[in-house]
Amino acid sequence: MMDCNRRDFLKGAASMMVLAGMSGTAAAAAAQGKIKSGGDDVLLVVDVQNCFTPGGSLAVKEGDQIIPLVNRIARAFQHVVLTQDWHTPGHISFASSHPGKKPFETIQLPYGTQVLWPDHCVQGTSGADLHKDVNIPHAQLIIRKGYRQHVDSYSAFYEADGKTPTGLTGYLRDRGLKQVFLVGLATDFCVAWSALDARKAGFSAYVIEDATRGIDAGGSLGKAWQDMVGAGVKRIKSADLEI
Ligand code: VGL
Ligand code: ZN
Repeated sequence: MMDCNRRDFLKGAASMMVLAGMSGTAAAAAAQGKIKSGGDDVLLVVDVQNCFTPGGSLAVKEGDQIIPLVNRIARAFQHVVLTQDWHTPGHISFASSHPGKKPFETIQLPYGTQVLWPDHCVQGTSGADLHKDVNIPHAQLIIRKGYRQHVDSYSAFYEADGKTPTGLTGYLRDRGLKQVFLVGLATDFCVAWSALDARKAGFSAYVIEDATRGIDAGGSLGKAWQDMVGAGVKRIKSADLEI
């Protein structure tokens, strides 16, 4: 092994894995250190809805640009769960529900500080529909959240009071799914809160950064990454995956 550099070693490792019965692509991916999704992994596709994409009422910059990548990543996952932000008309998170308040201001609610948003993702409206280019026919579950008039829910696991479950933890546990990979909108709100709650519920969590886009209101994007990394969320790129 004196003159065997790392690349040659990895090539050697790959051929050993082929000999050991792994497929050529799986072995090559493993040799490059890429993550190959398995039977206990789930992809959580967060809020890729019309309201959050350009032209929508709470449009995330470049929110539509992630969609082809999200579709491609989803094809590599056996298990996919989608989420939809799904508010009542006059929802408590809407600035329009608080006379004198403007979008992006905050108020105090019994469960903590609430950012006020433009009206968005009202149940049954086209703004709440998944973006038409989302093409993941094998997705197994759609979790709707934020449907209680007086409580917001960024997270796919717990509402903003931090204790009312959406049911996703139980669903994932019942199905033996252990690692949660996250993509979607917005990085610093629904993706981050979902990733943090995934960790709290005992799952591994991976955020695929280039398949997300953020709102970045008042430094929220940097803070979200700090919180996620601090909680053990893994920050990866789609190139780290075998897709
Ligand atoms: C979201 C703000 C308000 C999100 C939802 O999907 O990140 N952000 N509601
Ligand atoms: Zn919302």
